Amino acid sequence: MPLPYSARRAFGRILLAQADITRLDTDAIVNAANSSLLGGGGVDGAIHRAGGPAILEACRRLRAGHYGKGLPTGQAVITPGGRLPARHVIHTVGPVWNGGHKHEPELLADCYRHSLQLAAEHELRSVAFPGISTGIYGYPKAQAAAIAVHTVQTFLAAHALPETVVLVAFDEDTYRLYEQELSGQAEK
Ligand code: AR6
Repeated sequence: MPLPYSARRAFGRILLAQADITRLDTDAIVNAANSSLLGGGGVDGAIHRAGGPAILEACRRLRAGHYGKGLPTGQAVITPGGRLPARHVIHTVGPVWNGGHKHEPELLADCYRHSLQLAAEHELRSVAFPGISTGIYGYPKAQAAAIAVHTVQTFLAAHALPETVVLVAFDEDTYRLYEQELSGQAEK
């Protein structure tokens, strides 16, 4: 089987990878879901397709229980990974980009922080994130990369778990944006 990464580079406990997140065998991958938790397009559709029905069944149980009204933006929940190489999926709902004055930066940071908190509570050693909100939800990719890197770095500085966080770029341009942020060379 070919390596699941087309590019990768380590920055301490953060690993930058250009990859299809559904192929990574981290303890958890994060899904850029919507508040229904019942699937959608983008990375959400890819995760449900690759992971099979066990993920949707677990999401339905969450909707029947604590999350009857759906998962609020910025929050996170965890389900099994079904047939994915990853053992778990952490589902989080990113903000829809609305110009930047509707608390989008705080809500995006919440997604990363709450996902990392769940991972730590479940004693997960490795978690992979896609660029939450940067597809269908329209968040500008450079601003989103800065928030992702800063929020993950801050969390890791204060917590032993997860040991490793993979920031997954789907395309080369996004890989370069993350690389600049992680090298501290990004233009502000
Ligand atoms: N692996 C890694 N990254 C991916 C993959 C993949 N297989 N597929 C897409 N991306 P999006 P959002 C990247 O649109 O903006 C869904 O319908 C993609 O290039 O998946 O948070 C949900 O149900 C982009 O950078 O999520 C919601 O309704 C990033 O993943 C809505 O879309 C996120 O793009 C959420 O929109």
